[in-house]
Amino acid sequence: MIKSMMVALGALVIATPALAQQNVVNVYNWSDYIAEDTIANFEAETGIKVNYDVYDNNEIVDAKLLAGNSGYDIVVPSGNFLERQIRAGLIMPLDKSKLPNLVNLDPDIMATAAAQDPENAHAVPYMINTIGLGYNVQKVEAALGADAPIDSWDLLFDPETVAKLASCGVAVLDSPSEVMGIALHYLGLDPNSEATDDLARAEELMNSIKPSIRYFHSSQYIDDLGNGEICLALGYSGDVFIASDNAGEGIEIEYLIPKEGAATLFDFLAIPADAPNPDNAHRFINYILEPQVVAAITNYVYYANPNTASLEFVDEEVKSNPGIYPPEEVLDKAFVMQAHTPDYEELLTRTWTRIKTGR
Ligand code: N2P
Repeated sequence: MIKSMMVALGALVIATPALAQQNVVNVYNWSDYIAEDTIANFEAETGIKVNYDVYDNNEIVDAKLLAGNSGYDIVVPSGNFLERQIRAGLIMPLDKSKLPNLVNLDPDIMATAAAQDPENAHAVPYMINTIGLGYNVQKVEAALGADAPIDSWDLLFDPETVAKLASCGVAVLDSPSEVMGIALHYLGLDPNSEATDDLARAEELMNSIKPSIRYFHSSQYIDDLGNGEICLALGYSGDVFIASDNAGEGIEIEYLIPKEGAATLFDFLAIPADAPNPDNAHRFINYILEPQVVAAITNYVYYANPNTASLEFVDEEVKSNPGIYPPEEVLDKAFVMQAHTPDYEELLTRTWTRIKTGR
């Protein structure tokens, strides 16, 4: 009897660490997209250990979800990618009974988000961003003249203008869907067009500015704008504000939403269909939906969030910054990227490789 109890106890001792190991949530989020203490606070409150990985472009997450068994419990795709991932059965429907904090979200924003996530059934909008231009005020003025109109996509897409900035450094996101959508918009074409003629024109436009582009990368520009290595970046709103915050002595970085209109994006918290820990994933999402938790993230990474109840905790200078919470007239001119068909996505990837490598 005593012996069998000892054996049972022994089994328990061995079983405990294995059980503890299961109390995890595997989160895959964009780099620079959470506050410094969000994860530690969640772990302290719930006892759930967070394994946290980062990426800086939608295509990477998309490929992992398509391949299956990513091991992730939370991913944060932008709406245009999410839309296709839902259709492909790659995202688990939410169990809203486990998300009481959903009441904190702005109903208008939820209605907009439903265009990409029908009935808000599969995902929760996390942050809202625009894609615009980050620039070094002194260097751009020195290159273009103090009274140059710094308000347009011409800064990047007009070959003669961008050529004047080439020597102080120009960076572009390594994101085919987003950059080509913006290029189409600049040409006066539908940013969501899948016509091959339109894509050919956008490719031509990219090739015309390519000699002035120092590199394509989706996060390196944050440091490089701040330390003066580059003077112009096609980048995400909050990332440019982070660069501005971290900028070295005497370096002034501004964010521009060009007058022709910028792309607006929602990034969503979503649970992969094959997530190993869906309960913990729901707890993580519900935690992020706490007004003070998400306000702290907005205050740290400078992206607007859709949580109405969080607004009272968002810093005044963040809330009133039109680059972070864009006013109505800017939103009116903004455009939203839609999901591409898998065939077009493939064509886009090939086109993008050609633009980047010249082959
Ligand atoms: C965070 C970039 C997130 C915005 N660094 C991308 N949609």
